Amino acid sequence: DTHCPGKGFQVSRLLGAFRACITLDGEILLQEYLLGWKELIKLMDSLGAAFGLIAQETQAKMAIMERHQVGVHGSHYHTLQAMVAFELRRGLVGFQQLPPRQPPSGCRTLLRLHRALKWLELFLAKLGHSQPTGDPSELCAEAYQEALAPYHSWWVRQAAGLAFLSLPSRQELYRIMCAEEEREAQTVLAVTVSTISRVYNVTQRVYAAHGMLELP
Ligand code: 1Q0
Repeated sequence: DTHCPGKGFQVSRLLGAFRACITLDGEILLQEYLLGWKELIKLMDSLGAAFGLIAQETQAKMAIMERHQVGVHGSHYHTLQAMVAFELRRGLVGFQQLPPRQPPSGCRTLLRLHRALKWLELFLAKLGHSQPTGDPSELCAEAYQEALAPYHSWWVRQAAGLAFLSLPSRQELYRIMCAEEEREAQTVLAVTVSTISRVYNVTQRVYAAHGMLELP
């Protein structure tokens, strides 16, 4: 398919990674989780220069996670649950601000991606349920207000607002998702939303169970 070249974003790879990241026991495999995010970075890259900063910020968070994974304690970073147990046991979570020399914990870093995943879930859900005339920029901003803005500084909120204005049209977004027409796009969006929300909900339960939803 000439519209969907292999090296760019592919929704099938996104779905594959986020599906594979939940084990039968309800554990979250970090490798697959981050693979899903790698695909999202490709998506951001296809959205134009204004999303470059957001992609960079995401890269930075991924790099921290990857450093934990290849570090001496890497064996504790196979699953979310193992990471949480390890960092709790060692007092590494950082319930208060950690001393600056210490690398950011896996728990607080993944929490940033986790919150952003909620924003994406909301945005795609809104896009799927809106009229074909609904403006993606507006839906995107709404989702941001609900899910992510409360955690961001004033400056980041302004920058995000500007980035949203440059969001491509609905047709262009559909093309990126390789959907030819409105109905097909609705289906892809619905499947994506349900896949993302399953991952989000499992992760959310783990963070909530340990009182870790507000890590600084
Ligand atoms: C679009 C999401 C809004 C992100 C807003 C950032 C805009 C400005 C960029 C400036 C980046 C500077 C740092 C930003 C935020 C951090 O303060 C924050 C918290 O970290 P910390 O260490 O300071 O406590 N970081 C985050 O919240 C991470 C944010 C990651 C955003 C990931 C966005 C996911 C995007 C997915 C793909 C978009 C697809 C849309 C279209 C799909 C249609 C088919």
